[in-house]
Amino acid sequence: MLDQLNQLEEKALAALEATKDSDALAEWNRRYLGKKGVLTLMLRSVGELPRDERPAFGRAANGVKVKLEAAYEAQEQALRRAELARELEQGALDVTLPGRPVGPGHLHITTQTLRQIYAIFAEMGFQVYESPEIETDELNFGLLNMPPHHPARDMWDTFWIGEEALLRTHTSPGQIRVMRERANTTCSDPEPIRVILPGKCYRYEQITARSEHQFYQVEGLAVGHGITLTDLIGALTEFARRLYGPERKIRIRGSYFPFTEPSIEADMDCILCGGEGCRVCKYSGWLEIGGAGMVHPVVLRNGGYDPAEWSGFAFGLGVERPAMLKYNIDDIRLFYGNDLRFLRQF
Ligand code: FA5
Repeated sequence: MLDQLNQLEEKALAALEATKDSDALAEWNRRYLGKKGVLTLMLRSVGELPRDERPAFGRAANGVKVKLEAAYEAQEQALRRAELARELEQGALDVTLPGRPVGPGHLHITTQTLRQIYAIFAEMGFQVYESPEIETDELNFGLLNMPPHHPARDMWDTFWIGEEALLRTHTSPGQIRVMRERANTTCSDPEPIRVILPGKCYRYEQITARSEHQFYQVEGLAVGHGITLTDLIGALTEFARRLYGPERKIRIRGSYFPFTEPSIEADMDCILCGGEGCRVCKYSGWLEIGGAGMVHPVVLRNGGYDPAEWSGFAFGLGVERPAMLKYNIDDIRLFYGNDLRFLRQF
């Protein structure tokens, strides 16, 4: 059997050297390495050998396979080079032809959605405030009313950079940054706040059709005198109606976030079935918009605002998930897969 293998190797290499064009090369590949090729059949017949001869034969046959594959690639390149040289000699290859044109491109679907969200909130008086993607443990958790070992930290699995710094799991730490900035102005009193905080967030979690390990959020924060839950519900209702159509209805459910009290989850009636129940809303009639609530007194105080005088609301919206709903996209992984066939559709 080993002799047969050696003969096969010699014969195959000689035949390979004799190939003169890509057709002959493909034929060689089919004959020796293809599914029904000589070597493949020989490898399959290993079971017919006496048990003690099988390992040595298997090793040798795999060695021949590796050699033949490498020789095939080398020959393929040599033939391609020869073909190019021939074309150059005959002047058939015009090296002065211009390359493929690069089109002007357009905004990514996430950027388009972000801009729609900015425009909606701008009309309600919200400024855009940017805060960093790399945060401290204190800002991402501690000052948001989640001291070390607080069980609510488990809701946000984190990418750590050393002991103290991390990739933010949500845009909420920006609440503290903007409050501290506006509380410490040259005027003696803190300023009222109405901002949205857009940006990328990171979570160490399983990637699925609905969850990425990096995604965008838009945080909203309003702090003032006499701000109530009704203002929050009004802002979210307005947002849903502007993005998805004036007939949208909003549903509020009680929820829990350590940095808001009370905390709510806002849903809107399903844009596809109008609340009848379908695959997109999992037959519930409702779709999640995001988490929200009244800013917790501890968070207001951490931001430099006295909760006896000030109140505020905050919300956190996804960006890709609303875009998925709006454009009927069924897999979040498409957003950052860099496939132009997908991106050109928007
Ligand atoms: C939060 O992140 C809170 N910080 C929101 C908040 C802000 C509550 C202010 C109260 C006050 P949550 O983990 O539910 O909450 O995320 C908010 C939104 O981010 C989700 O509704 C969803 O649209 C989006 N999101 C969360 N995780 C992912 C993910 N892995 N992939 C894509 N989108 C995600």
